[in-house]
Amino acid sequence: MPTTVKIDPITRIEGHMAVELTVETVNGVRQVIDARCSGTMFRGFETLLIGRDPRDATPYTQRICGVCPIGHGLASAIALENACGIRPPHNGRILRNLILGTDFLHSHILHFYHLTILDYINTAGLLDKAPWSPGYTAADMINGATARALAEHYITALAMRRKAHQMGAIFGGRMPCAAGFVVGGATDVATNDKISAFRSLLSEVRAFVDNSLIPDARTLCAAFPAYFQIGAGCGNLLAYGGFDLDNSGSARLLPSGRYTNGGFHPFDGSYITESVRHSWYADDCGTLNPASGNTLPDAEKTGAYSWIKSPRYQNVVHELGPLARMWISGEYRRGVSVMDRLVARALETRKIADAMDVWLNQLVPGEPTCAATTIPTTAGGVGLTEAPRGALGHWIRIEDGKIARYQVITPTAWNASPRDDADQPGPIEQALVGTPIADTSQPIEALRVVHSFDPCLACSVHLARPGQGAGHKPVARHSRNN
Ligand code: NFE
Repeated sequence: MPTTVKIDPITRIEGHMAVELTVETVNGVRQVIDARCSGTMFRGFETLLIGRDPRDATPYTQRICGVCPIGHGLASAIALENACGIRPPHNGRILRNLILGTDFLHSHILHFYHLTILDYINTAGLLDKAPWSPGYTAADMINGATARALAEHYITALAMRRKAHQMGAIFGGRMPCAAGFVVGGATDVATNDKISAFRSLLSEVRAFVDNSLIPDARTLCAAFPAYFQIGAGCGNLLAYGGFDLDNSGSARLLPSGRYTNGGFHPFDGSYITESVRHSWYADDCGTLNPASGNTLPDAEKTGAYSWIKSPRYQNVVHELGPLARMWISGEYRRGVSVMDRLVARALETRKIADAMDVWLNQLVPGEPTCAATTIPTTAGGVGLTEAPRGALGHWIRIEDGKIARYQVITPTAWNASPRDDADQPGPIEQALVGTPIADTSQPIEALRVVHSFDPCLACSVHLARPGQGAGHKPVARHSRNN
């Protein structure tokens, strides 16, 4: 007899997400046989940008999310540069890489230590007060000296995230939501003092990544080998590419590409569409490429269960994120699972930190960082890049010198998407199917699957309007803090 299990809200993510699981015993194992992911708040940044100066998009869209503001700032700047036909100068490109890199370091460390390891360690006697407790517990959790060491690294990781933000502020003016990103490049100028201050902090964060993050990810792998077989999902992987290595945009640290139905293929953004069949948006919003997409909320829509739309590539479900990027680049191809996502993310952290050290050496102190810009009266632009959680795209349409249309598709919109026009479940929905659930009152196994994707619902659904009918969609709540 199937049981319905709801986790609402999912905690230790950014934003507001719920999952509904159908659990049944199959071949003697109680497991998830169906799952639905719901983004429970309305996303509205696209609508509030309409009619504004196109340059407003860069500071405004950084406010979509405090975890990955730099990805949004960069995507919007690239979209405008695409519309204007310009590129940043050498130093501007490198400063943007460095600021984006600091956000990856901060976010990947945040995910592993502050959002994930509490699914795997018994915190009794360690972090056993609010907000860490009460929480799910399970018989397989790590105890003793290993748990204590991980909990200590949890504390150290807070300082490392601060250092990453300090690095971002050196060249970005402030973090989160750097002020130093503009269409045409960056506003700061590289000086020897700033380069030296940045390198000093980077050395500390790199040492933490090498000596704690990567070994701790290996510790989880050794303690939870079953999770190399759990959470596979759709198996299709997609990356837009990010961190330009030259001023032509042809070489990138994180290459673009896709792995679809077992084969490698090039990526072409014109094949992206968003379905709204099961999303709280008017049917007029789908199934469109974001260059012509709309955001028309419809909170009463029959058959809908999420504020997230369903992005698809040629109507095929794809997973985005560090594992997808490391897979596309050929640096990690062990498999697709909960543990593979954690390992790939840790290895990518080191890859980006190492690249940042090289980029610092490439800065030429005092050289210009921003290209002159004239915003066209009528134009369209696309800004594709990578954010910590995966590929990120902004699409802008300018009419009469103002923003006439703006669309954002975040990595979590792909990963946490609901069913689409063909009723294909989204990546997390697919990854949850087959997950064994030992105790339906504490479905921690499902939480480990969801957390491996590092979802950010603030990015995917951004604006609450309490009391106006287009805000939180009430769902029966799971009583325990998970
Ligand atoms: Ni709000 Fe984001 C990242 C973006 S989430 S954290 O990374 O874009 O999908």
